[in-house]
Amino acid sequence: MTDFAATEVLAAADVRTWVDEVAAKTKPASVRYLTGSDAEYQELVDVMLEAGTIVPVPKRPGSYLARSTKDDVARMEDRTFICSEQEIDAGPTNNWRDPAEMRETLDELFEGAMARRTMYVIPFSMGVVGGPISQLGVEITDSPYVAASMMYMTRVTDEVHTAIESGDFWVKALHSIGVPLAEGEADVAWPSNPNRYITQFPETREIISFGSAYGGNALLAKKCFALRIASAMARDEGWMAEHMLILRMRHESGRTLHITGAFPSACGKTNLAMLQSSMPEWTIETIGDDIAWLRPGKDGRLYAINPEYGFFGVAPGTSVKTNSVAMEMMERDTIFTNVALTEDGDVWWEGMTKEVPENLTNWLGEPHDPSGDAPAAHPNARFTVRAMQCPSIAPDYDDPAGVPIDAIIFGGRRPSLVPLVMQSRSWQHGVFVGSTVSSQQTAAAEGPVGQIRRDPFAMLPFAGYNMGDYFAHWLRMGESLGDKAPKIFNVNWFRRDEEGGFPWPGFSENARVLDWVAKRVSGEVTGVETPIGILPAADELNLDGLEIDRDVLDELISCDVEGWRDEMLGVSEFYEIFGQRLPGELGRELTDVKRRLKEA
Ligand code: GTP
Ligand code: SPV
Ligand code: MN
Repeated sequence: MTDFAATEVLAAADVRTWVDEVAAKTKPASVRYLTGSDAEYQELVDVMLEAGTIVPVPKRPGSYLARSTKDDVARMEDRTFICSEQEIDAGPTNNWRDPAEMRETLDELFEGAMARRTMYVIPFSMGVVGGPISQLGVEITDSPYVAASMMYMTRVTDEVHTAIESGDFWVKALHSIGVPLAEGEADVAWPSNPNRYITQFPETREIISFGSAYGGNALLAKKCFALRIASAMARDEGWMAEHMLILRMRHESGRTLHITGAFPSACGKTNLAMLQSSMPEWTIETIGDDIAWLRPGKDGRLYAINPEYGFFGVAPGTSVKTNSVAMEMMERDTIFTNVALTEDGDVWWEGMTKEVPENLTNWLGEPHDPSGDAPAAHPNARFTVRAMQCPSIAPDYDDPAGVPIDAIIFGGRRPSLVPLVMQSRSWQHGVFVGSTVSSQQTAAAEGPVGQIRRDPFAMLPFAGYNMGDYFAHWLRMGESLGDKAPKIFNVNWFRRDEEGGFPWPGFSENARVLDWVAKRVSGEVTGVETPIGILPAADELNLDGLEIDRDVLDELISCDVEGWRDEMLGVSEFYEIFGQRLPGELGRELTDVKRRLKEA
């Protein structure tokens, strides 16, 4: 029988009813309501240590390593479904399932799914409880790894129940790993079910996820709620839910700017958000590294909050050289997933140090073979850590009002063609640029790594409704913001040279690009008009102290007219999939770019 004795929480009546329904169906051994206390976190840790789900990382106090199964390491886009009433409302870029049929399938799968497990009930707030841009949710899960991660990534507090009781809207997020235990059956370290479904019901604002315990598939507050469900809410209510970092640039003169950046998964948001500027006059403060919720404020400007409470960041490539802020942040109280372990009890991943330490244990828990091709850490190995541990976190990062945005930057991994930085000619042209973002696929999702695909607004896997309507929503937002709208830019840190190296050093040197963005926002520099947008004149980029060939730089900030003509053919083809739902404005922007390229 279900045991409610473990809890003293007075859950909101609506939540209790839902929990009872789910418990009756999934038949857990017990139900545990979480309130967000340290003692609860410790309890989850103890459960996971006992089960072998995590092992301690002795060199880092309060830190643990979780090793997943081989097949549960990333988001699964082909198992992710938008279950809108009408297929057209999911649009051409999402997998659609009829909501009634999907519920039937899930109903069967959830029958007895939590047998002999603990069902955790996690009330959470995205943004501070009661903030004007914040939202509430409750996740039910039978995974202690998910529960513990949610305690780092969101604000878990029983204040959520009080707010729900007083009538505040909340999102139901149901998750199971889908591995019920038979009597006497031993558990495994990372239970998961290969029959996976990550489903969103945008009309009823619900999430149901089955089978996977990996981040984006299972921490339902993150991509499922804060992007897929929230984007549908935002469309209906006149705000925006975006796959964006948020940062503040502080100049030694006292001037500050706020910038958001939308880059596809594993394309540099965390790194830019924690940038350690190579230009001494600029300091960067981190506000968010993955998700931004934006709303017009009373003054007509666009304000952004980071709805999250922690970071679920990519480990490989993170080092003292590339991101010392993140390295310091992870010195304690961090959950590592699928990284390697050193002989002396520390974590390691590719790119952390030049030398590969000897006698590593790889992410699968086996001795690492340094002569082989297989990496020691999984390419999508991640760290989970509270935002407040970040040395560069803005002191007011959880100001419920958010920060006024001056500029929006799009970007992706493009080994050629796309320049280092470019400004759009207008908001509408900026929406065109955002809609045409494309990038090499990364290990953040299952699928071929390295292949270039269109990832509009870095939201391809995350828009909870028809992407054509999403473009239209962006255009509408720009109209209502008018001349107070942020300026829109596009960047590319990932150009490659003939040897396969990065001609642009990236990381802290990206401050030079942000500096140009700041100067365009203030009007200090004019840039150069080209058919694709405004590019920096070479002397407008501050390159003091940077060793870069003038020829190399010129190539990074030039418009390759031939190449862009081909690129626009690709855009025409891409736009066709949207049919009637493609806003006319974007068709006109495309025609204009093509005309300018023709005349160039
Ligand atoms: P998600 O959490 O998946 O949404 O990713 P993200 O956009 O936050 O990506 P992140 O900042 O974690 O970067 C992913 C990878 O890109 C890491 O391996 C980084 O080291 C690498 N990277 C980030 N910035 C740069 C850069 O400026 N230049 C180069 N060459 N690599 C970079
Ligand atoms: C991404 O894939 O964009 C991530 C990691 O930020 S996940 O939370 O798994 O979506
Ligand atoms: Mn992301």
